[in-house]
Amino acid sequence: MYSLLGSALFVSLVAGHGHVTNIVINGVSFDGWDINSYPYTDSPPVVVAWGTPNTANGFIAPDAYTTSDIICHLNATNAKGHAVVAAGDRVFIQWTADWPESHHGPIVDYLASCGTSGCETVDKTTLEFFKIDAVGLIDDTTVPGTWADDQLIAQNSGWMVEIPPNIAPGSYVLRHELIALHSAGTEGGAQNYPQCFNLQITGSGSDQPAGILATDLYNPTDPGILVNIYTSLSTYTIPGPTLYSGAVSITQTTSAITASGTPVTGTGVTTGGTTTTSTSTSKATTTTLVTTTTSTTSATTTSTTSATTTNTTSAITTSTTSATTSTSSAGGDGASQTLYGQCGGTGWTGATACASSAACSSMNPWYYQCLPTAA
Ligand SMILES: [Cu+2]
Repeated sequence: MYSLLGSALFVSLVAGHGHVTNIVINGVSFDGWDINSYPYTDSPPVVVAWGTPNTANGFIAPDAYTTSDIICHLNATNAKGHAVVAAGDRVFIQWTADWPESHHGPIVDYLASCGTSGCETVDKTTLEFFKIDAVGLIDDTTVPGTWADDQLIAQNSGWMVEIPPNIAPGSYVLRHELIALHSAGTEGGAQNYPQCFNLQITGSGSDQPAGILATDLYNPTDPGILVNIYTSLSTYTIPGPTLYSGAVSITQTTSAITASGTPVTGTGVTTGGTTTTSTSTSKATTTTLVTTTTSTTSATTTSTTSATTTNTTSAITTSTTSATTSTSSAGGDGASQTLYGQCGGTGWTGATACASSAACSSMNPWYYQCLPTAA
């Protein structure tokens, strides 16, 4: 009886953290690393997510910032497969349901090139990460404020990130990270939740931004790491290196799942990034995984959905942004909402345009807010 209660309590405590269950690229869902089963088998399925024996569903603490655990979580091992994504497309990263509301903090995303040998075999300690997305404190009107993770919660505990359109094609590790600051007022109290995925990025871009080792990303006393969020903050400095200049700031949305994807295996590195390449690499997958049908289906769905989703989503973002720009350049006639002000939602009758450098973003159906368009 007591042990039953004890284990129930333990489960509810660890359930307070989270991890990524799957990622969705143009409607195609790729499984993440299932911490509840994969660590207990010698032959876990091939997935695009890096493996970890993180069975406690925990985090990496600041005292481990200089260890390899900060790279891709606790004792992480290379993902055995990867997903193909075009530069300029978006990846929806689905966390376990109900990211804890108390775990306020920033969300950051990085890429690191794996070079010509591919990400399945790269030595993680050599990866050099550059930041492609960073959202921190959105509004501090009511302490402890509205944070990136509140946007994540509003999107069904998921986060959308755009692969920068000008990134050179190749193999990359996507390092996605939530940093929970609910205990960060004391040194060592921040909680980092890095999650890594292997991507083969296609396209015709040429940017190869310089990156830094993950062990150099953060310091326990960084202003964005050692911070008391229960006091009013005039500014919040998102930790880590400067955002890559080609990064694209987007309005958060969810992504419907239309098919399940089969990870691609093998080096599959290409500088051309053509459909032909990814299709032929997919065939290698069938030797590892069960059915040919699945990989064919997912390849088809990927390209079909790709065009639709990308066009729709980017059209929305572009029109929002350009509406903003034209309104504000019209000369500030008082019809624009200020940064972080409300700009829409059910029942809203005020200004729906935002001041310059801001775009109206839907936080939920009842509240739209003017958010910065660039960091
Ligand atoms: Cu937690």
